[in-house]
Amino acid sequence: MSAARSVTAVAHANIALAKYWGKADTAANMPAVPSLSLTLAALRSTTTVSADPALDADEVTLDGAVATGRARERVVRLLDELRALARSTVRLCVRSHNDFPTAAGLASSASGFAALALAGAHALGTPLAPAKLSAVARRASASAARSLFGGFVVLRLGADAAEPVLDAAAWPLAMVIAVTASGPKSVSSTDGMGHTRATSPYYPAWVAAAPALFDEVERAVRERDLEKLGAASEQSALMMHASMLAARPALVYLSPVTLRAMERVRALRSAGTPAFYTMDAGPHVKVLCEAAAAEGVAEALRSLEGVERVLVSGIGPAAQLVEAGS
Ligand code: 2P0
Repeated sequence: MSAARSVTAVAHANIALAKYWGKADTAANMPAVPSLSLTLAALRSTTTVSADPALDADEVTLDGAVATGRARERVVRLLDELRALARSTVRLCVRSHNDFPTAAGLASSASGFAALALAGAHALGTPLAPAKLSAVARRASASAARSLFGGFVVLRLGADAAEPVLDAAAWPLAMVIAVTASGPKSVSSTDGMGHTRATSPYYPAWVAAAPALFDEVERAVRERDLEKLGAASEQSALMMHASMLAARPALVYLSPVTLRAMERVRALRSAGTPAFYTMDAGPHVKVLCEAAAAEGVAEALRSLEGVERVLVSGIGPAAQLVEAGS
């Protein structure tokens, strides 16, 4: 029998409708722009953390493989912060897996670090408030701050933690995700942001314009105005990509399949279905629409050449514990 206290948490991925791209302070991992996201019910990370006095180093297994190098360091850094808060030196065993294709580059760090913060705090016997957990997760990966909460979530400019702005049940939207043929291995978000900030003449313009777009996105969410939300979120995504495209060398996450899917979404819109695209640090296209329209949108994307699979997700809940014991 092990003396380990083992805790499991589940957190959901999120997709930003007002994008975060760029850091104001790299050491503090403080974003240069505010962001707003939608938590996704269908994309989950499940993370188990065991506090084990018998260990002399943290053990980290991600999707069945022992983590090494930078991936392990990011996890250990978060655990160190939790240990400092818990005034503990106990080593931890972490096992995390995603129920969605990680290799496809679908926001796995957001749900992974959110689940890790929640499970880790409980494994150390210091249940922290969601805002505190969100701040801890933000320092590991800023988008992870948003995955502690369900529904629509904001991470305001200069804020330590994210906060929910509208409940999942308040507005039944869906997100349809077209996983496109994977191109060359993509540059990590952290590296891509640094490169954009260092070399793109459009980066200052992006940072200057993002707060007003964020305000527009937040207002549209509060008013539950899909047309307004869609227009502002498409501009946020494209403005972010414009800043990357102007870097040297250019950071091109979009592929020909991405452009085809965007065109299909515009065609759906012309035909009367409110549907709006967004793209992150990869070629996949995520489409926001009414829940009732999701199957039709999914069908339209499935038939496109180069689309490997299509996932449909409703709006997800906050991160939660699924098991706690000692
Ligand atoms: C977002 N992305 O707002 C943006 C849009 C990708 C494009 O947040 O360096 O993994 O760990 O804080 O949060 C992905 O970047 O970056 C991201 P770090 P993160 O969702």
